[in-house]
Amino acid sequence: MKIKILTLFPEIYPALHSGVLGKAMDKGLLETEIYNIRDYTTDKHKRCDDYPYGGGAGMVMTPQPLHDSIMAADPDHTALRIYLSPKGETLSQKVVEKLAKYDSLLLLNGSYEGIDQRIIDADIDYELSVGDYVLTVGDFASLIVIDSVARYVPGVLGSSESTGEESFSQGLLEYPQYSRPAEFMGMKVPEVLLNGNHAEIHAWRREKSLEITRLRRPDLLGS
Ligand code: 4G0
Repeated sequence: MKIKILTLFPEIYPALHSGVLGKAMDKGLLETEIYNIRDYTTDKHKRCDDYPYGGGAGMVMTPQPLHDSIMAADPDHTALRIYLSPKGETLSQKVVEKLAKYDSLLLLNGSYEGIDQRIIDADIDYELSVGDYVLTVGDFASLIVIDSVARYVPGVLGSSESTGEESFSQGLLEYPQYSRPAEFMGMKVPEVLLNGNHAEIHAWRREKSLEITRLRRPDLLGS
């Protein structure tokens, strides 16, 4: 999968070269291209923002550098063009799985009070939010989208870390996990996990999943 990132803050993205995503990029499974929106402004002071028509607080990103950087990144409109904003559809595991099917994504990151509406109307396919809160820049939302989607790109996760059994993919929260030692600070690992009876372990985990989901996220059970 190729991900084209349009941003005023390109220095944020080297973090993606760590860990599982870094390995996926080394293997060529995931490719990122960073476009600095400021490189595309024709303004003599390199400005990419201006006051909002009609007044009000804050600044708005102006259309010219946004349009020109989108055209440079995706001239034939082969990517799904996404704008990160608090007004977008809320990201969920379902949305993640849908996005993972695309060969190419473009992520447009706004700052300030957002971008000129005409760019959304003319150039953007899909407005996406990572949750009901406001960030200083869309880039931190983009990092969440990239990480969550990359996990669904075939080959990115090893078989031991696959997406099939985890929270949300089964519609339940996860059961508690334990590792060695069998006793830590006086707290013992539940006996059932030590006995090697896999049917019993499976049943125990399912019960724990249902219990924690009932307690914290009854909405996931439809109640
Ligand atoms: C557009 C996304 C973009 C409008 C971006 C801010 C949160 C999210 C931005 C604004 C973002 C999210 C109106 C402040 C940039 N914050 N929830 N910040 N306004 O996905």
